Amino acid sequence: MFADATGTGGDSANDGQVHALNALQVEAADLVVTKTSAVISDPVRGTTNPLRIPGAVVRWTITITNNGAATASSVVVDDPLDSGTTYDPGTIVVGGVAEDDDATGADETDPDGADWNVTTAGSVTATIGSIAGSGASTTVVFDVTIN
Ligand SMILES: [Ca+2]
Ligand SMILES: [Ca+2]
Ligand SMILES: [Ca+2]
Repeated sequence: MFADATGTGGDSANDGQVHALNALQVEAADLVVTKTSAVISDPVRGTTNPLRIPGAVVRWTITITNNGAATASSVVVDDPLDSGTTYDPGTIVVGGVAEDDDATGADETDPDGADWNVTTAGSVTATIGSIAGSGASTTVVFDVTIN
């Protein structure tokens, strides 16, 4: 059972859903969500000391840590893209496993799934099957290009 708060994305309290909403945010008693970014490449320098310029690829990493005692299941992370960026198709990786951009098929519940622009328009949404307690964590990673 969860003790998460009511999210701003329309979810209910205690349903195991948290919304990252583009920022470091703690919305649950047990789940801690952090979000970091790194520039992977830019059109001028390539992968050598790339700069955050138009055309640069930025990799976002959202880390969800379960500090509670119990395993958290069906954790939903919904992350709206920053304005001025474009999602790079086929780049979602959840818990180290590549996910496709649609929301259909057995790959969505095996046990993790994710989509771009399906569950929520303009968002990467990941559903994580379970995160063990006592500090275990998993990650949601995807790339965007700066417009
Ligand atoms: Ca998918
Ligand atoms: Ca799929
Ligand atoms: Ca999957």
